Amino acid sequence: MRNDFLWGGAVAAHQVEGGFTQGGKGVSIADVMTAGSKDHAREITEGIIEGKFYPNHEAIDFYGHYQEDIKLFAEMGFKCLRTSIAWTRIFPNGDEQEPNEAGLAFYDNLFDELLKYGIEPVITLSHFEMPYHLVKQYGGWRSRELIGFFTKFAVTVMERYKDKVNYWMTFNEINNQRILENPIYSFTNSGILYQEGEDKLKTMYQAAHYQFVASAITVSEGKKINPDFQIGCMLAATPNYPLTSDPSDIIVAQQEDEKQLFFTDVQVRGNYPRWAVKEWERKGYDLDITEEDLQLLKAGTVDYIGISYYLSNTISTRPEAVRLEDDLLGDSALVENPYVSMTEWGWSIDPAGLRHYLNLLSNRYERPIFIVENGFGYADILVEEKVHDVERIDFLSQHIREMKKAIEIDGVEVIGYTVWGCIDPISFTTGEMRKRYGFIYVDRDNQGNGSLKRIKKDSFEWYKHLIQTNGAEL
Ligand code: BGP
Repeated sequence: MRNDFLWGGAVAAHQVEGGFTQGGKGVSIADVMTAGSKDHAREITEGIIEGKFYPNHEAIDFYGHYQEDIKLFAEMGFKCLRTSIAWTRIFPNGDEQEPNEAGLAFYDNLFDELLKYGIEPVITLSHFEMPYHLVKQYGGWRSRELIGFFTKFAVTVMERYKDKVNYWMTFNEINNQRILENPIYSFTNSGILYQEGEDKLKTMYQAAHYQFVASAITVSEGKKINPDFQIGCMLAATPNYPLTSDPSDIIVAQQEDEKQLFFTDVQVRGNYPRWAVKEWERKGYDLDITEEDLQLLKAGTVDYIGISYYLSNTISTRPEAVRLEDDLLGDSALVENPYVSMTEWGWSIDPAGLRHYLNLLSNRYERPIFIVENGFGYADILVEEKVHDVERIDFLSQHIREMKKAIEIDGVEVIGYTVWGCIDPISFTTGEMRKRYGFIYVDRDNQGNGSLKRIKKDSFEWYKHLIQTNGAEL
């Protein structure tokens, strides 16, 4: 393992910060989601969340506890911390002329605190936190105007933190918006709630195009601000396996991978894959894509590929395959893989899939890869101020082992690894506190009760030792 390997942890502003009205923060889409609901998005009135909770607005009050929390990260020896800048702390409505100084100052303090311990901030610009005003006023990423609002936000923060932050990512899990049947993804990625009868796929492609242009401008402008910036994309990397050797299974699985990698193709190569252009022609999609846009995409390709890796999917056209209830992909069936086990939340546990996908991405794109999310959601139990999270240690060890094989045997260039939810965050897809990820337990339950006290789990010492030995002793 290289000596400068970036071991660390990852969180996102909206899942940990809380303080949703503090420091002049505006309302983000994360503040108006209703826990686990598929019909989502409620209006917010006078600062009171109507849905009993999507608890993000209070979360674990990282806003008020960041010094204490960063001290614990430093104790584990973190080389980096991945978090996001809440867009609504900087531009509360998203379309203001001037940024909010209190918001900017908060991240100055946060980054200074990290740098004090030699922890490098790794920053996502958009992690499901778009100002809600942009949804109401402009229809979110349906509108080309969002490109200007987003890049203004991006340039503002890149200018401000140019001496403190080197690693940036534009949009978190940009490919999740392709899951058209579950509004949690279209809403949080794009600020879009589809209308009855709308051609969702067409809308998705248009919104993604505006995000690609915004991402490319961010890369180009970022390089002008500081040529040393490393600016990446971020992909939810989910291998798609064929269930059988039936050629039709092979084809559907391959096509599913291509659809997922559509986003990375554009962000890494700077142009659209041919199959997508064919599809638009076939469907008669007349998308708003200008010549100038295409030039921008070419000029603003990313330096590295950030990925999250949690699970793999298995796909089949075979009638005997056991279909999973939650068929998010719509056009092909997700089926049970007899060779992997599942978490309580139905996520497959597949460490070898990480090696497989690292190889695929590395060979396809020849860019460094940063694993910015991998983690184990588990209903940890606190007994006498202790959490014996052996399952988490086992899960992470297995994944890190596979990552090391990819690096040491297969020659994949991986620059870092950050464990998702290094301090228990609010779960994104369920809105629960019960689905925990951290090395640090936070005393707060699903109803919002608890002292917010931070307690080290057994995995805390395990990860500390792993970082100390640069991954040699798992
Ligand atoms: C990813 C998101 C994260 C995070 C993670 C775990 O999709 O980028 O924000 O939450 O998944 O998901 P969950 O919290 O639903 O278990």
